[in-house]
Amino acid sequence: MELNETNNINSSEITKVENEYGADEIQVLEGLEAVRKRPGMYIGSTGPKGLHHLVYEIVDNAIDEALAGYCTKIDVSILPGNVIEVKDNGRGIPVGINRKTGLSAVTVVFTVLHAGGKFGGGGYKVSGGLHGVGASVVNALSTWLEVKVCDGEDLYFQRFERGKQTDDIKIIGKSTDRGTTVTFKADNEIFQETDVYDYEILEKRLREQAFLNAGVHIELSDKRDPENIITNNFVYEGGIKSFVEYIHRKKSLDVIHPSVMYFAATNEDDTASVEVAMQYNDSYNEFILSFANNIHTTDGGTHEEGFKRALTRVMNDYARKFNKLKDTDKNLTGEDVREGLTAIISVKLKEAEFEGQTKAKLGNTEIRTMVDKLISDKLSAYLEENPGVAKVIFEKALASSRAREAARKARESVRRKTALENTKLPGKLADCQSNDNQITEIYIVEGDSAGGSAKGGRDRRFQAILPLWGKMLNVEKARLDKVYGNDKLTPVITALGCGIGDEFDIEKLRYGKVIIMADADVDGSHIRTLLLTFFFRFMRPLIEQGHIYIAQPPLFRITKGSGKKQEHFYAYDDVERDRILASIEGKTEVQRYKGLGEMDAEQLWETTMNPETRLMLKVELSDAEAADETFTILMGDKVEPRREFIEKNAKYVQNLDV
Ligand code: TSJ
Repeated sequence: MELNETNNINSSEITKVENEYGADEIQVLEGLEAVRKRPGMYIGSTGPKGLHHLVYEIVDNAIDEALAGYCTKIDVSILPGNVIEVKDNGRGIPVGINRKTGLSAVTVVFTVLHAGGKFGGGGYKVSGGLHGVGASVVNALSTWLEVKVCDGEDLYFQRFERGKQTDDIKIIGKSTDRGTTVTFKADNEIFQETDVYDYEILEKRLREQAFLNAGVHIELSDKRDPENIITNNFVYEGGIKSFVEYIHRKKSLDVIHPSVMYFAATNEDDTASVEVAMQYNDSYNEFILSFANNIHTTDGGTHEEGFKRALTRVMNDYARKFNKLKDTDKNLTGEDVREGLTAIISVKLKEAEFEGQTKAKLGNTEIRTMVDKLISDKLSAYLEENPGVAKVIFEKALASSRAREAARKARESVRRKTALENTKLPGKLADCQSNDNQITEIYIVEGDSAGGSAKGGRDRRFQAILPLWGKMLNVEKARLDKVYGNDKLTPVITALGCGIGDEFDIEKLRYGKVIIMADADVDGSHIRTLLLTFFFRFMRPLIEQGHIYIAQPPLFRITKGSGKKQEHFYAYDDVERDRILASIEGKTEVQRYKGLGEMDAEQLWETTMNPETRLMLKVELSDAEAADETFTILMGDKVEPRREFIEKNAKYVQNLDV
């Protein structure tokens, strides 16, 4: 097929091609050179995230073809050598030569920045063409990339190396199978950290895409080891409704009403569509995932705001109308009506605006109104038609409301007590001298292991130590009121000073760095998981704003020489240990630290606490999210998923009593 003249492939560049072809070709290549110079600008990072992003960029184009109604199956394979192959059975990228550019659309897609998807006739509908960019970025960042297009007759082929075509597109054979196949190898000059794909990361994302695009069949295969090929197929006719069911099954949560509620609407001119799937479970946590044009909006935005606002209003209106709340009762809060709620909000719109630092927040204001109206109309009707469901949901929201009241009382009684005793801070806390949270740090340490050494080794001018004692709380089963009463977590809350839940105030944070220091064993991993889950659920901004760290004590001490001429080296993993051992001549001795308690104050300072020499991990939201998931599985009351989890993670979790 030939592209029509009215297309708008990056029109400014294209017009120039007509006049001075050579110069513009250089300009095109400079475009891709810019991508290679500052890859972070285009794919976020050159770490593992950026690497996986390449796959999404290509897959997105095939999903567009599916949304346009021309493709039913997408195959994604990881080939030996970490080569990626993405194949669809769509119409095939147009191969015809554009009259203005003299280039095939295929070549343009892979060599002109932001060129893809914008060509082709027909008015814009949200049902297709959401992304259509990024193939050239992937090309620029690949050592080589090959594309095969079949239009049902001829098989076309073109190859590129680091963004530059090695030859013009040409016919290399015949085939009756329509479609596009893109194969590429990420450039390890760019992806220096790693060029190895993580199957589970791709699996998670592709499954998610299959949920978000109901009926699209995506197959993922790991063919790196020909002896052991792994394949997963994702196809969900139920779309985001199936997504909610999947989340409940995976987290082994019990739902409190039988079916997922599903509401959808499209605007008049068909330029925006919104859909919501929701169901309540018997836990106390809300889990809302929102997407705009299939992109996970981790910072929410107008679609989430519209949903939350309408949900709270509909629930209160209903409660008043059917006397579920007494006249003297206060309204249910947003948190009350979202307790135990799992919801997916997915919107697709013509010109999505993404805001914020990470561009993960939807900004289009018309979407707020659209989702609000959808929930107002459809949810209230649903509740009136399903009084049995309405009943259990309201009972849950009311229970939450009462617990919130109890928590407020508990909090006040704690305050009164502390006011009386005039000892605001926990007794176990060894505080630091400074109160400037730009420099202060608090180490949270499991009681018996290293509290003593940490107190002895710290720089008391700016480092505080809080040893933790007491029983592990099952946060999974606890509401706010229980957390206040818990003897393990209360000291953490008081020491940090910034409150929890809706009272949280970052301004009051007493230490700029909150460092979890625990052994590298099962108990240590338990305490880390507990604290991360706790911060995730009740002090999330602390994680979001990068205040939470995990101390990295060394695993080995290597002693060189003997007698008075001893020298010590510390290694944080096996690889480092072997490297150090290889670099030392003569007598060496290796000590493996089983716990922090084996280090004296001096060693602990030197290896783990001294800001000049220590290694620390900054906790990211995704780490805490993972901890939260682990915690749900480990502490929940279902045995089967727990066993599965432990078997799967056997190398990390040993000797765990279940
Ligand atoms: F972007 C890409 F090149 F990397 C890529 C594109 C990768 C993969 C795996 C698939 C695709 C792709 C593109 N699959 N299907 C299409 N379809 C089109 O480009 C296409 C075909 C016909 C028409 C038309 O209007 O006739 C329009 C388009 C956008």
